[in-house]
Amino acid sequence: MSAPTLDRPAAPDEAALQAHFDATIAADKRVEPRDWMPEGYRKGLIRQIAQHAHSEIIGMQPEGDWLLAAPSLRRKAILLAKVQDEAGHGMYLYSAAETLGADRADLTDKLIEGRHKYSSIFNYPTLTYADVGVIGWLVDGAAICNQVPLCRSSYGPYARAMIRVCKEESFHQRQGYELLMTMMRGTDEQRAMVQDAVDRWWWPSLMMFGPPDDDSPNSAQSMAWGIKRHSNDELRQRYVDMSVPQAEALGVTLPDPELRLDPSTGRYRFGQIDWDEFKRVISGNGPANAERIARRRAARDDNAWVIEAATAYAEKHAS
Ligand code: FAQ
Repeated sequence: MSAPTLDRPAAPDEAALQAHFDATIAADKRVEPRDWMPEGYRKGLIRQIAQHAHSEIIGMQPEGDWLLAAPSLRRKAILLAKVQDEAGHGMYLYSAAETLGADRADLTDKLIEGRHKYSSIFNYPTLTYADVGVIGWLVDGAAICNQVPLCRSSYGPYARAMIRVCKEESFHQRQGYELLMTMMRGTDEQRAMVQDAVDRWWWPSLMMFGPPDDDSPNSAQSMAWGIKRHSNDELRQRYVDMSVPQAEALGVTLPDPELRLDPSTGRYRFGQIDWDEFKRVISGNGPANAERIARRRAARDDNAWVIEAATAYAEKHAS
């Protein structure tokens, strides 16, 4: 501790602050924005939360492409609500990143300039309306599996944002599954569309959980700090175990000849993920990366006047 002065108590030194932070993590309490935190913790959180926020915002595009072509007013209303929810998730997450000192406009610039990642899954095109159902079932299903444990993340604003996000993701998954159930009760052509969409989205959905544990540079520290609660492979396995019975109930096959129940563990074994494809996609060379970023760039540039107008209005009222 530094020496106290007459009028001010001593500021705790870094070792005492670190000890307090370590004790907070060890006791499984939440770290709040006003608390001291190690620089690595702050940077690691901004990295993950920003990537997560970008994913929600870019993730509006694949389904947004079907808003005008939704087959009925009911389907359009459901899809519109879902896509708007994803925008809301992005906003909560950018706000959580701002509590760590990040600047939202700067985070958006980093996304557009390719300096920040976003989820690999949103770099695949939505070719038919069945893709909307499969995104709800598989992509939102994977998101729930990954994000429910984040409701207990050690950083308070992130954990609290995740509670609401997960509630909304549950609705998203159900609407997707219900859409697919309806199509499976329809014509042969509709059933074929669903199967084709499952064939295209299954493997990319497994990649959402990130690289294998022995190739995941951030996991060890992130788990030690309680940011992540489970490893990438653990959550991926949980997702496979959850999805196989759902696929059976739906009447579709998952495109993996090696998928089978291991009676000794009660868990499903699955085939090798194409990690070269994953690396290509996260380095910007997936089927739709260029299109996704171009659209995000256009949205930022075309709508800049709204931010300028709102800022000018706020300044006028403040003065
Ligand atoms: N795609 O060391 P790790 C949604 C990067 S939201 C792209 O294992 P970490 C809702 C990773 O950032 C979906 N990049 O990293 C929705 C790192 O790069 P860096 C998003 C990936 O952080 C539904 C490098 O690889 N969800 O779907 C991916 O410990 C429908 C090494 O990886 C979240 O963001 C990937 N799949 O674990 C919206 C959840 N995986 O930064 C619309 C929160 C890894 O070192 C429609 N995030 N990378 O250069 C997390 O749980 C974690 O960040 C992981 C990655 C598990 C994604």
